[in-house]
Amino acid sequence: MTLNRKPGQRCALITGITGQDGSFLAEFLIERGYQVHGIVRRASTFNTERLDSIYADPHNQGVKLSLHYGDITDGAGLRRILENTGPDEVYNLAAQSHVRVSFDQAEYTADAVATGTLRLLEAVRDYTSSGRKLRMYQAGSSEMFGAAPPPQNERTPFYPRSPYAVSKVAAHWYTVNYREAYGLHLSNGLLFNHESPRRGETFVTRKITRALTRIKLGLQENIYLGNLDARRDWGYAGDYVEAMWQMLQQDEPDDYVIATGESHSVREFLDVAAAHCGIEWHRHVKTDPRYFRPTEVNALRGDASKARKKFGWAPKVSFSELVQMMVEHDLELAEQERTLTRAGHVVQRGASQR
Ligand code: NDP
Ligand code: GDR
Repeated sequence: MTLNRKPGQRCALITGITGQDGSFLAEFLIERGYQVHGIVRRASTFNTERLDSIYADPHNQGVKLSLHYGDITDGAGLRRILENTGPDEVYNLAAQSHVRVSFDQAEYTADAVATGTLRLLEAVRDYTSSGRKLRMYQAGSSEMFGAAPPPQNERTPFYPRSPYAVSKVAAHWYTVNYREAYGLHLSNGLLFNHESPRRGETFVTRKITRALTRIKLGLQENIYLGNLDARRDWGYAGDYVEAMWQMLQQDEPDDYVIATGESHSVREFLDVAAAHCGIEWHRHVKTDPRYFRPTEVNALRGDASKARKKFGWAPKVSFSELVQMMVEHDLELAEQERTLTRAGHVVQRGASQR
């Protein structure tokens, strides 16, 4: 469905809108008066839960968010959506974004992450060839730095350690190449890990906060994890989507690292989360080899001074505040679950690859 645009209203198209970042970005842009279009994969169950608070019935007046079925592996569909929506800004967030899963689904990961970006760039190239203007953000990752020692900045050479990371490196260079070849306003974000209460439950931070809060309330006994020594630079997703937008507001397109500059191990994350829960984690954490990766990224710590200097970006939420926010949210979920369980209801949590 095409929405009516008010005179002067800006329009954004987001791939991966149903993910953690997509939902924060959509909210951020709507607050700034944008009309937002998002690409959603067809699924047999609802996959728009993270958008519930901003999604309104398209039959209502003044709707600011419109969703379109599409897939980053379907180039013809991407072109059609681009033509039909006519965005000023495109944010390419769609990805098979789980690093461990990329070892099991390497070809699909490359198709979605690397070739998917190329499909979108080709569509953008044709869209702009008639003189229409458009700016695009490409969601790059600290995983691209991989084994390169910290601190990592825009000049650090890439050393990817997974099919996911290799695919993101390819997407990065496709984006640089299309910028240089066709003079397009295309920017790469090199974003370090960012989390929130909306983080997918198979990523380690959310897996930990979900499990520890359930353990606290007696709903679960143990949590199975892999490498506790890996170090990550964890920030808050809400802060990071602002940086995506800021990149597209610059006169010149460029590539930017976005990070807090602090790094913590998975073990430290457990320490802080368990302290907020008031439990002792060592008794509950077990090791499961399937959560180890064939090649691991041991230490990430980003240097975001270029983004700070260029457009004043800095993280607002600290590590400890982030963990607390996630624990408080998941404690609420665990309390709801306990209430239902005590009332005799069975609470479904999905098939567990957690
Ligand atoms: P999520 O995994 O939460 O969201 C990924 C999104 O991509 C979902 O909307 C998903 O749809 C969609 N998607 C997956 N496959 C396809 C496909 N074939 N076609 C169309 N859409 C697809 O990731 P995040 O929100 O955390 O991350 C957003 C982007 O930023 C990703 O590209 C990720 O790789 C990258 N990134 C993330 C970081 C982080 O720490 N969060 C750090 C650096 C980079 P569905 O809901 O249907 O699964
Ligand atoms: P990452 O995030 O791989 O950095 O990618 P994830 O939370 O999956 O892993 C972080 C670290 O924790 C270790 N780990 C475990 N990880 C998971 N998922 N499950 C476990 O049980 C577990 N035990 C230990 C991992 O080995 C790893 O070292 C995320 C994704 O959002 C990417 O899309 C994004 O590009 C990068 O962050 C930046």
